[in-house]
Amino acid sequence: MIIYDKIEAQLPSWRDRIRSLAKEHAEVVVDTVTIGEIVGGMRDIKGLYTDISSVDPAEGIRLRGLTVKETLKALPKGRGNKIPLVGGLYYLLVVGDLPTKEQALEVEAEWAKRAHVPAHVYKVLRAMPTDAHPMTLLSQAALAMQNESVFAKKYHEMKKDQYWISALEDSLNLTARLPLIAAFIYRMKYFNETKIPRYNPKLDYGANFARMMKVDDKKGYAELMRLYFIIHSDHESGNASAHAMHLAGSTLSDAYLSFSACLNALAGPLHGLANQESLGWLLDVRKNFGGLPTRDDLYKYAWDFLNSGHVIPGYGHGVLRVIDPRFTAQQEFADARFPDFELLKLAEMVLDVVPAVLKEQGKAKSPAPNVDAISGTLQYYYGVREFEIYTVLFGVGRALGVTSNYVWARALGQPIERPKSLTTKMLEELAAQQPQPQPA
Ligand code: CMX
Repeated sequence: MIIYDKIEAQLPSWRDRIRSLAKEHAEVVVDTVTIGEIVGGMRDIKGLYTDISSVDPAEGIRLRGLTVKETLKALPKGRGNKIPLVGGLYYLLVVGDLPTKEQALEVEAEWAKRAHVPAHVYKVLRAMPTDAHPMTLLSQAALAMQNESVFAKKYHEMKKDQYWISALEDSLNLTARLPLIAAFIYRMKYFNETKIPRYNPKLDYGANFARMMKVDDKKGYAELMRLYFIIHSDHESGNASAHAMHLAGSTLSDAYLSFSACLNALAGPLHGLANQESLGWLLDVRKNFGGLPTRDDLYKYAWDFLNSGHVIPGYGHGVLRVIDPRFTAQQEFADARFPDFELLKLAEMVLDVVPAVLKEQGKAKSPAPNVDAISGTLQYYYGVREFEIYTVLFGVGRALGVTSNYVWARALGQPIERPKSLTTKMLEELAAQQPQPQPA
């Protein structure tokens, strides 16, 4: 299989580079850690490495060195499509090079071959309480598939430098199955259906997903979902969902167990759940004003909301300090297709007003929108209005990035993660040893 061959060929040089860093340059100081960083959620501490993607605060994500715009331009597209094939994105993330169209289609074909969900997974999902959140169901489904992990089965017979092969095998199976599972959760939970259409090998990942979701405008929705999966795939490895996957994987938990950990972190309102929260917030605004508010009304509404002690979902970021290019990619997609959609106009009015309010409040380090501020609006346009499903869609996309990281972490023998913690007293003692500021 092409992905195996391409990774295998690169491994000797990557392993040499890591070995050299670990042995010859182990004492090189990268950064110093402050008490502020320790008590502030480790923000900005450089403590991980990955070559799959990186985030520049002033620019946004680069996937294997490419910005969102460059990625969307450079990846191969299916016939008649404006948005690239998701298979090509996966090739780019896992292999590290831009694929040809044939290589992108080879990944698509690999997914089609593997897109079978074991019957017991659907049974588990059907047995769950009807009020279980879709993210709970998705995480449950990932766990239910763990019995099939090739990595777990072969663990005792594999040598360490072979781990990545089984990790890749599990990752391909997992990513192939996720669209079916996500669509099944949607159709089961909101339409009481117990079956979804089979994966059609003649269609790509995005088109299959649109078909399985049974969205009316399948062609438009397939384009949206290609874009959606691509831009949600990765955001370097320090974000909560990617880091949860990385941490669990570092104990040699297989891809299914590790991905469940990833989803459990993604399901929090400060992370992936912000996409459902954000759409809910827009709908509340619309309901409150019986339609689009005036700019002044929205300004006051946002201030009242902040004063009630809540965060405005979809705004702010742990690393980014500019408008998230993933936001812009979605905005441009919507502006080109349905500029007059009322919720889009509202989302754009919020873009105009909320950053100013957050700036005036002066707390958030970034007042700009992130990926979640608009993604629900696009789903809503295509008729996917049950917004608790939105984070599940994020999860399907995020799997592409975190499994790529997972494969490479095993290929490079990344060790079990174990940062050191200190007690509050230790920190206070360290602080007391510093020169105290003198009164003026
Ligand atoms: N609305 C109100 N207050 C906000 C805010 C927002 N959108 N964003 C940040 N703040 C507040 C923080 O709550 C914090 O307040 P306290 O000092 O009272 O604790 C203060 O501003 C400083 O926070 P920060 O350093 O700017 O941001 P963090 O790195 O701590 O947190 C994030 C980042 C994303 C959790 C935060 O901006 C937030 O809560 N945003 C809203 C939720 C959201 O959109 N999350 C999705 C992020 C993208 C993703 O992961 O999918």
